[in-house]
Amino acid sequence: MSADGFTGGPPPGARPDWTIDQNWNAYSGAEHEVWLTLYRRQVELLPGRACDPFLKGLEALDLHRGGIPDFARINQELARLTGWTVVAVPGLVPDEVFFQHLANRRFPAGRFIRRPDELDYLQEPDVFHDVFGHVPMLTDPVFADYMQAYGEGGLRAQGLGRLANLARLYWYTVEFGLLETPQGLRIYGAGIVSSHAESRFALDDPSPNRLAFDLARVMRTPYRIDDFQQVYFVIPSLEALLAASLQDFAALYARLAGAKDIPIAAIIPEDRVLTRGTQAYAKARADQ
Ligand code: HBI
Ligand code: FE
Repeated sequence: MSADGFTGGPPPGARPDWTIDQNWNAYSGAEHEVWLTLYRRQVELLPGRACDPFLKGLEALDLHRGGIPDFARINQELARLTGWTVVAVPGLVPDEVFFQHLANRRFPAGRFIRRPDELDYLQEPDVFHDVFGHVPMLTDPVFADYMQAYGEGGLRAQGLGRLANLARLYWYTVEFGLLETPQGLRIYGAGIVSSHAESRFALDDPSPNRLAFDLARVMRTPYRIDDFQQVYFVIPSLEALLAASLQDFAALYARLAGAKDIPIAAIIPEDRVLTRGTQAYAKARADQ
């Protein structure tokens, strides 16, 4: 069994690269209704919270129309803008497969959508998390380059046994990243922007730390998969994020070899602190 818990090949019905047909016509009215419920909730909340490239992407891909998007439709515009396409997969795919797709500007999106009784939280990324959360940012040329560089870096990291560090980079940028703008902090991370509660928490709540992004720092910081983050990392621009991803990771991994992990809620002297969080939320949850 490989590090990511997958054994063997793709599930029945999936192609060797783990992709499946979206089969958009097979979605039920109820499934489209779940998308619309989630979509309407987010789109009311996000102006003033999501970053401009995200909001522009939402418009460019015409995601505000109808229910679950037909990937074939949005891929025409997405490919024209940045060369990316969305491909349907059954759910999480092995890291190697994931990186291969990203390195080739293909974003693997879960085909399934969550049930009406699990609107607020689900363990595995569904089509709302993937397409509403991740895909609009892929219309931005700089972020599109970053995601491809991430995929290429992932393939290299696997060879160097540094996957855990690289997964942290993904988590604290692509999933839970914040962006500094003249109007204040804005969301670009898919895990935040697709979550009603975390779209508020990440920007407004005094509980989490908000620290300036630093690549080595992020790679030393564990993350939570089961609840709101206890720390968010803030980039000054998407260009800065792309520049960080284009540096020599082998030298970085060498530096990391001797460095210990940093406890998730800790602040270290080198940190540039935007919010010194109270961690009240995490403490309250721990006491339950
Ligand atoms: N597979 N479909 C899918 N979507 C993801 O976001 C994903 C994945 N496999 C692995 C993965 N993400 C993360 O572990 C990456 O950091 C490697
Ligand atoms: Fe995701």
